[in-house]
Amino acid sequence: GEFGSNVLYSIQKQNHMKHVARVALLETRTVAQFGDSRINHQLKERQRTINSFFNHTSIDKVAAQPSVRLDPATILYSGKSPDGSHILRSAQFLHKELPVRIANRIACFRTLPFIVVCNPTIMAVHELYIRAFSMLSEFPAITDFKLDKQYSEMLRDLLDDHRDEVTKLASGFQECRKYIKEEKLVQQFLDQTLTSRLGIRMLAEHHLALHQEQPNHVGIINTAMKLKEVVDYWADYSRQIAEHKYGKTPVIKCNGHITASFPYIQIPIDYIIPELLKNAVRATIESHPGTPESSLPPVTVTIANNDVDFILRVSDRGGGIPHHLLNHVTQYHFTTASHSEEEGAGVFSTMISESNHGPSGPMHGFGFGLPTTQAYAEYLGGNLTIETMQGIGTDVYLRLKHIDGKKGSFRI
Ligand code: ADP
Ligand code: K
Ligand code: MG
Repeated sequence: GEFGSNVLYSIQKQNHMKHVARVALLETRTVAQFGDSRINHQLKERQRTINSFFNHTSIDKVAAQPSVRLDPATILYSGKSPDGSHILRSAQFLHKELPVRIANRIACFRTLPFIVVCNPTIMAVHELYIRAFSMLSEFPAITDFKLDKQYSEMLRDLLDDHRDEVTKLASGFQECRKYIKEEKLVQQFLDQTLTSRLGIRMLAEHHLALHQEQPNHVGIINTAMKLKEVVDYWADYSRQIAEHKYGKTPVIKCNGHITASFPYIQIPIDYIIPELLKNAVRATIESHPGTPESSLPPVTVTIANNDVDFILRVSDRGGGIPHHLLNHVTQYHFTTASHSEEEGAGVFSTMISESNHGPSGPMHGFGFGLPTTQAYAEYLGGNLTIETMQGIGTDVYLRLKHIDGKKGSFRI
């Protein structure tokens, strides 16, 4: 009867549900055991990150060890040993030093308010650091060239994995800085993270570069860097992206000590120079709407070189920085570019990558150019000052100490 078939239906349904549950259980097991190891890996990483936020004795222990900062002049004059033992020594130095520096970065993440740490993009960067820490600290002692080769390959991979980190930090903090009452906290965290990251990358790149024979180079140090050539390279680059964006671009002139040549590390100035030039070019174009290319006032770069430091002045006639904005332009995320203006695949997708001669991102839009440049300049024992004539134009002065200068240098 009707009752019987109802019971039957209900039993069938129960069995069906049991079956579904069993399949689901099986599927979970399969995923866990053999399945998508990447998802699995990500989950594990996340768990590790969260654990490390609360429980951090091993990382703290390493962070408490002293960090040794390298003097570029010592690198420059230390020379190579024909048996390659300088390469092994370099690997052994990094093997000890990098975990300490990474552990300090992780400790710094933990000073952030929890609501910031929980931002998925910030968490992804935090995870990258924890992963780097375990890879670097678990690597065996480097006693021969075979191990050095493996170590160097790992360094190369880590450098690549961390390439978009600044973009991620920029977008992560943009999402969550509204929760942070103290503005200074963001500025301090980013200054510290970005400059320390620069140092770590320079150390790693230096070790990798020691394996190659490049004329005029000791590792990452270019022993006869012609500053004007570096300026010209990035001037072409900045003009090209302006041409692409606005259909016109001012001339960039270079004067002063244009034949100056001295030892220096190009990695940081390959970031700084294009940022300053892009700002000057953009201001020139945007403050002269409707002006044909041939009538745009030029951007002028003046080089001054002496036995203590070298100075770069970027002068533009781009209308200057209004009084009420002057205190804001060196803050992270402050920009007068409207994001909707940015074309292409997302605002943060094309930003800064500090590969040696890599593209330095779009014209503007992240508000990271000046603050990062200022933080780098100070890390390098120099400074960045802005002199603006509101209504006319701006002069930006970049002063950097020589690495073999009379008054000492910075340490990496
Ligand atoms: P972004 O270029 O992404 O906006 P920056 O930190 O490089 O970020 O610059 C911040 C802001 O400072 C710019 O949006 C612009 O308003 C102002 N600025 C920077 N350089 C100049 C300059 N040379 N002339 C006029 N304004 C400038
Ligand atoms: K800014
Ligand atoms: Mg800029």
